[in-house]
Amino acid sequence: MERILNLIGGELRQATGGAWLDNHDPATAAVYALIPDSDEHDVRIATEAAQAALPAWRSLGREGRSNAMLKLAELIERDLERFALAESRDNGKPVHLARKVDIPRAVSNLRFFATAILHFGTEAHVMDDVAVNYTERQPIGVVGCISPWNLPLYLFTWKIAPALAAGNTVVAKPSEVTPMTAFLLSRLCGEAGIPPGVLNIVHGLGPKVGAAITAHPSITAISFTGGTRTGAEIARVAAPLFKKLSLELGGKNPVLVFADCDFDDMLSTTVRSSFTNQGQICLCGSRILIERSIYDRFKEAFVKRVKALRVGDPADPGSDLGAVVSEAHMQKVLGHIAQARAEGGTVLCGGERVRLEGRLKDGWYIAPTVIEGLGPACATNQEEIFGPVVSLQPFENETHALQLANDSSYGLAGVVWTSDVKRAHRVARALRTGIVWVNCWMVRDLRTPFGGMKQSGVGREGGEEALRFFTEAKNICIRL
Ligand code: TXE
Repeated sequence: MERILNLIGGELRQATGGAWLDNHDPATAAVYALIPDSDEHDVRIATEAAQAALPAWRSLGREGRSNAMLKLAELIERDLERFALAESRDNGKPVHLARKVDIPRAVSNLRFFATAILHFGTEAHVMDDVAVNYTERQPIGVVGCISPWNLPLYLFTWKIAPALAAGNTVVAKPSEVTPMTAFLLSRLCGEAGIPPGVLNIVHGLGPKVGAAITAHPSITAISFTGGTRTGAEIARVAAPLFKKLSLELGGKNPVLVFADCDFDDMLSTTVRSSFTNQGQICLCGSRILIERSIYDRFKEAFVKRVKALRVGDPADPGSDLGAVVSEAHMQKVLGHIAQARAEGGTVLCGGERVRLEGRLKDGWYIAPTVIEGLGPACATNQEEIFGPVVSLQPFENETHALQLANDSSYGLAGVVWTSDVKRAHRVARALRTGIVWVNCWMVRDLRTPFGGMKQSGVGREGGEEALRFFTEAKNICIRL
């Protein structure tokens, strides 16, 4: 059985305590690899390695760092097929999705920040004849990056790339549920010319490894993506230590469908925004709000399309949905569906576990599920489900649509479907979300700020926001 190893100080090693955790294949439920069950001690030695590597990484300069990161991107691209197969097996997502989205995006993340740092400028403030101020943005030091299981390599690189480009060294923890592609990446670091200790990857459980990274006094910034509850725990521990924090948390994203939209375009995109990656993307639209006059038309057409989606072997190019990530997560999602029924919701399609045949018979599959008949206050419309489940609610007019859309403790993303330009602007401005897509979904420009309001997080990632997060601004004032 394959053993995943930590990357510490340039060496691949098992956890110091010698313990291992099981790594499952969601398609079959079988254990297929072992993960180091690391602890505080492993985090400590990783942090020491990261501290020791700081001077050399900084002295490489922007261009040297950029070259090493570009090389790493090139090596991942060379091995794209291998990475895509590994991501699909580890996570349960269709391999065509990993091939088209996850791995190419990981490559783009590295390339984007490797080149962004070459163009990253800073400000100067001149005080007439008195003095000139200039702001220097220095690397912070050793930073911690903690990433989740839904887009494993995609979100892992989204954090480590700006951190490394800015001149920091990193102690990173991928999700214990999907550690494989971070391990494959760790095996390429030497060949890419990333010096030992610059990127350290410690595998293991959140409450052990993640908590030790959060609490370590020499790790001065934490970039985290994951559940809102975990984010709150990280903030609780990190705040008294005065660490910089970037938290990308959950979402309960509204999709507002106005009667004047391009119906066909809206329909195809809304099927995607509901069920891509089995609905396990923080940006998926899970509350679909439809103008009353087209509610029945939408419902009929949408349910027909959803029923036609194929849940199947992630390795099969014909599968629209693969498996959800873990048995615990499948049970959580099924629990939410049971709750929706108990609240009086009507399940229009799906609503149950799918049992496939042969080697896939124990895999964790859920039929794409559409629910209607529940008001905005119901748990189904308030709690993040993070699976292939959406709810439909009718609205009467624009004011009502916004009221429903903003009635959430989350505020990550919103999608608006309308052909009225004025309305598009009005509604986009009034939505309490960090990201708004009008007549599209998941169109991503890596230069734009990315993040949420309310319980969806603190801070913004992407572009210069990320480079600012991973640097410390210092004002230098010189008397003229
Ligand atoms: O995430 P966790 P879970 C949502 C989604 C999901 C719920 C819980 O609703 O059902 O969160 O998922 C590490 N200190 N999202 O429990 O635990 C953990 O090891 C430091 C939304 O799987 O938040 C992993 O590396 N770190 C989401 C990372 O945190 C800790 C993506 C995320 O795992 C820790 C995933 C601790 N005390 C889930 N405990 C999104 N926004 O995209 C855990 N971790």
